[in-house]
Amino acid sequence: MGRPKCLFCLHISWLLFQNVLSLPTSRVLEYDVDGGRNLDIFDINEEAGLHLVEGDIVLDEKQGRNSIIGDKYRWPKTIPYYFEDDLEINAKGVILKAFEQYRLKTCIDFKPWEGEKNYISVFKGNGCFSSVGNRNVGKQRLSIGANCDRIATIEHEFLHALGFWHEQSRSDRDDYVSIMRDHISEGKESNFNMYNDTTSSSLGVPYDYGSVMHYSKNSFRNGTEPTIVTKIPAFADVIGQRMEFSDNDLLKLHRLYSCTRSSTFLDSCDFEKENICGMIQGPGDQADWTRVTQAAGGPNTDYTNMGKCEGSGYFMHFSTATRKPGDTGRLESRLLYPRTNRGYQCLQFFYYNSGGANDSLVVQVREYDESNPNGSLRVIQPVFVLAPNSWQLYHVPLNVAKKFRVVFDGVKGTGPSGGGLSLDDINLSETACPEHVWRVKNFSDLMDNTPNNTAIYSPVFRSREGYSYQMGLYPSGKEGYPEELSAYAHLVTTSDDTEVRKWPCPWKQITMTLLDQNPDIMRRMNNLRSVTTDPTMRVNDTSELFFWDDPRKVGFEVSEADGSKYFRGPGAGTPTYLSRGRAKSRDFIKGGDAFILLTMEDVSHLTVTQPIPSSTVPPDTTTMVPSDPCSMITCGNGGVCLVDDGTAVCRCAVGEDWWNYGEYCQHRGSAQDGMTTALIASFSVLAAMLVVTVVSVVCVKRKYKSGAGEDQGVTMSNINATGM
Ligand SMILES: [Ca+2]
Ligand SMILES: [Ca+2]
Ligand SMILES: [Zn+2]
Repeated sequence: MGRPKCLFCLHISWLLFQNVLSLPTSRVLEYDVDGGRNLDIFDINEEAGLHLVEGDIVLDEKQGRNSIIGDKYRWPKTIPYYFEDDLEINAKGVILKAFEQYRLKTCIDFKPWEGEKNYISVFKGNGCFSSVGNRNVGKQRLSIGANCDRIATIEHEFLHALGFWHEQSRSDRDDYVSIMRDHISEGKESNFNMYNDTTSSSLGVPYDYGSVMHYSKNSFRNGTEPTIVTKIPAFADVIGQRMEFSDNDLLKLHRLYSCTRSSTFLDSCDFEKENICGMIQGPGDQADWTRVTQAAGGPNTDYTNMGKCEGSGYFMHFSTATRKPGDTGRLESRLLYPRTNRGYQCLQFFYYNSGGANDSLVVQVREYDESNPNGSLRVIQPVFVLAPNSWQLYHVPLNVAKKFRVVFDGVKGTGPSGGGLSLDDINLSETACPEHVWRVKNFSDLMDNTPNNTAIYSPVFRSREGYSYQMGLYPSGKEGYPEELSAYAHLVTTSDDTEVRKWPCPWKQITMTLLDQNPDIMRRMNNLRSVTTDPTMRVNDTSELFFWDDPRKVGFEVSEADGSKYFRGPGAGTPTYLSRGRAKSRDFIKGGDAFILLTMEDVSHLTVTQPIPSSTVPPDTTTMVPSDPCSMITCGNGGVCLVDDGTAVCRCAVGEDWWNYGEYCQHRGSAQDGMTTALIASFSVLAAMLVVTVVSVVCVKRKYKSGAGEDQGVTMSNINATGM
């Protein structure tokens, strides 16, 4: 087959990004954000010619190799940060996402620097690196350079800053891994040092092959043989994961920082325990929910265990088979307290409807305050059946600011029912709900049967600002990457896109998250990659066209099987989104299906320079009882004080949600501090939850039925349950 001559003109190196624009066999142009390579921290730093301790650790002059990580190296639980101007916009957005994971899963929080003595200054250095612990040097720099803009890389560097060394430098590592000295590149041997137990404490946590702080088997190798061989062979491909914190990473962090609560986690329930997480049968109804392992009419298994464990795997069920129309079964959560003053939460759950066509589930909240000591009900959203007779994932955004319960009303509708309503794997956190969910049905089959270099595409989603976009996924990798999943984000223009929008699309961050379907949101190790639409980026260095321009201009027309047509712009992403081996691990696939969460968020506020505090004295936020609430408040970061409901709040001059991820710019009063202390006692101990041994884990062997029966071919469904 003769190749078109023009293929050559497309193989031009990128002036700006030093990467290569590739023209795949399909008509879609794709841009690999990391040059088509799966770059771990150590690869990036090695290419940058850095010679740091263990690849990415900066030691200061005073710091000997044997320094002890003691109290003086600890940060306060809320760490001030400053984003230096040279940081990439996408990197800033991903750093904020990493902070959100710290807030969800640990007691560590981050806030913009307001003049505190010690703070972390994040910059775009020549690689990804950090010091270990709080060096008490005032401005402590941490580098998130090119290609370091991955959430796990950022979590890793911040774990160094918090006081952690690499997992394989633990004093007991020789019990668990063999270091193959002959395979280490010359001069790189010192990267495999081991610290004795007075330098690096393992905090009583067993050696963790799954740590985000562990090298991969090929780190610093001189050829093709691994440098690290795990004593248990099954872990050979586990080490070096760069998805998320492992359970033991979190446990160690909790022990080092005496964590008792996280900032944004509220509740999680998989109904495996008889106490159903403190949920109650609510008052004022006609029927009850029951805790069962299967229900007449379906489902035959819960969602948590998907039938993997005989005699376990519980869910809550409200049978509508024998009820009268209008009969309600009310299931309420325990009392919950907002932990921040964000005023928003995300409720996530799995729902199965085997009842009648008019049976419904209504999500409500019961809010308590002085005038409503018994709570007052407020309907949030009726949940519509997407597909009866299968477990479906729903996200419902809540907006609660007081003490509350979540209330699930199962309502019997008119018409016959042979089953009922079921709930499982509920999670509630003070985080933003994903905007869109792409359920990839039969994903394990797709991975087995899709040829290499063949993409499947998500439905077209519409962002809040009115941009249409979609994700392209290669279940068997792009050409040259047969062991990987490859993933790209595309802008799209459909015939419905008639409103005038700004082109090229300015500063939207598209995030593609493969959901780890662990029932507990705190234990999920999702795989997340983000790209940001830079309106100045060209299709290539000789082109007048902008990469993120209207797809009608820079894209190709696509015809779907159903006859619909639209324009798909070029994709930005990576051929090494996640290795296929890892995609088959954990709970990325359950019952054969995978879920990909998609969001497109405006990050244009991150193009603005972070204000430098005017004074280096931290503002006193503890003693303020003014008549004019604003009279005694100085809003840092260029903020303006406003009186809102009798309370002083600082608003950021550069936009209402400047630091949308934390709440520091929007309020600087004492109210929050008071609230958080009062609430500590009411919450379960974080550390205890993490060491809970889930009985069912023992029998959870990853066994996925392959191929047999069920739907054929590629089925994609759009589950956008946010509905707002
Ligand atoms: Ca369950
Ligand atoms: Ca009841
Ligand atoms: Zn490191």
